[in-house]
Amino acid sequence: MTDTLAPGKPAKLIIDGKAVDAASGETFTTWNPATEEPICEVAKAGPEDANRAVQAARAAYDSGPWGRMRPAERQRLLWKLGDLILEHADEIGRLETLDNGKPIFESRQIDAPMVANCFHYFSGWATKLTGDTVPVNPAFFTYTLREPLGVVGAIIPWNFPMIMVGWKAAPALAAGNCVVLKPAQETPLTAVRIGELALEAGLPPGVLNILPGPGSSVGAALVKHPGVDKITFTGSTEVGKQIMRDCADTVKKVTLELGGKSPNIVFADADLDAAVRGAYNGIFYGKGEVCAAGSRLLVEKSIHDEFLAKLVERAQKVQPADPLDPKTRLGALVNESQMKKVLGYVETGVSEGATIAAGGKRRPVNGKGWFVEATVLSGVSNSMRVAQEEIFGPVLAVIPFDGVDDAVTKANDIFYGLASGVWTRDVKKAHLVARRLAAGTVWINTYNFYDPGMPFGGVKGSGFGRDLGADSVREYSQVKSVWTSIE
Ligand code: TAP
Repeated sequence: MTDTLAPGKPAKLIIDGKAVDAASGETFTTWNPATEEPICEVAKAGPEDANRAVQAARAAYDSGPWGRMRPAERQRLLWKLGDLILEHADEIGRLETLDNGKPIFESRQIDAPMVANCFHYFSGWATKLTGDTVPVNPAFFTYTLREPLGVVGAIIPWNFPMIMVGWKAAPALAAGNCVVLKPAQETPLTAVRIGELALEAGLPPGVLNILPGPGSSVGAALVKHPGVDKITFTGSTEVGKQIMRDCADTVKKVTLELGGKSPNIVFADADLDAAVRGAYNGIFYGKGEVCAAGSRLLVEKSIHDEFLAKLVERAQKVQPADPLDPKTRLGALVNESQMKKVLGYVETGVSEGATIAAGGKRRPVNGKGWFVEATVLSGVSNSMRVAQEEIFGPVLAVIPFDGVDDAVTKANDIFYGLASGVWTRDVKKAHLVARRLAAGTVWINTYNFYDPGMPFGGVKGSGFGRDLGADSVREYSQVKSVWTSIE
């Protein structure tokens, strides 16, 4: 534990290189969803703090060291931050599990290394953002400069609190921007800790500011602030639409990642055991609180019953358990209202005619916590609410289909378009279906794989713009054209 996150002391905001209280002096409590107990108090940022942080970020960018730093030096500092995150992976993983309820196996073994990997990967981009020389006319020397945007506001959700810091801040910083990041109130702790580690790594004051606090006050203030050049947001569709509207007044760039209801399609010619594992991990990894969760399982009719039986057997073997136990694979949902929302959808599914083939109930651990069983709903048709709406919990809707065209039609018959899965041994079919799916990502014979080098984002109602990969660095930079008369 650090000074900021020491027991008994409220976690602070990170503004201008310092851990500080909120201007209002207010704090809020962050809770452990597995025990229903408070973890600690956290400084509650408001509009005044947003203003302080944006001014600090502007100063670091406009006249301070970050805007003038050699890219190789930026690269070195971001790499160092990646190293520090790895060194503190046990501590950060534990904080994430306490705050979010996800199994320590996920936060320590997968999420923490992924965040470090993001800073390592994107550090390399700092020295590789180049413009072009453009042969327009012999009378001119014409070239482009690829430049940062300035100050980026990042607003992130509670389902992957530390990973989202890496996904948003690493490419933005590598491209030369300064960042003001607002974590979700539900899960502020790992973002604050990474903000501290950034200072330890040597990032200058104001380059990465962290503002835990309510979206409706500090988040909205960030979105409307004229000193912010871009908002990058991951979260719900409703808030995403509001942010887009609020960005219009100051003509800000915006990137939105708004969740999904992703189809995971199993053809009869698939390796069925691998597909069962993929279907299982596709929905139950991260308790199903995953924007890309394969929450609509489309299964070809000829294998439907056999496949469902195997999947149900697997789902019934995995029970919610203490998230701090390294053997646990199903943790607690983030809070009581999310649990109620998820259980409400199970009821809705039944009232629409679906059958609970596995799970379906709350299952406290040691008498406490917002745990829900791994739930499989069968007999679902694609028009039901449980097939169309994002549940954001461990609930899988199983939908039969008949042939390639029916699979693609059902897969695309939805507001969202974030991710999708295809399971088949037929290479030609796999790639033809991948082309026809309206989704930002297609996984073939696998599911839920991510890498900092591979772009991730949605189409249709899932939003626009890309996190990760070279595309994300481009989205945090812009092109300037320079014309020089040489005659
Ligand atoms: P949202 O309300 O969208 O919250 C996402 C982030 O936006 C949080 O940091 C939130 O702050 C902030 N925010 C809220 N209102 C804002 C505003 N007017 N201006 C600026 N920022 C604002 O999501 P949620 O309440 O956490 O979850 C609701 C549902 O969204 C879930 O049930 C799920 O379906 C979906 N969801 C999707 C995703 C992904 S990855 N697509 C992630 C989480 C949730 P505070 O929450 O701190 O107030």
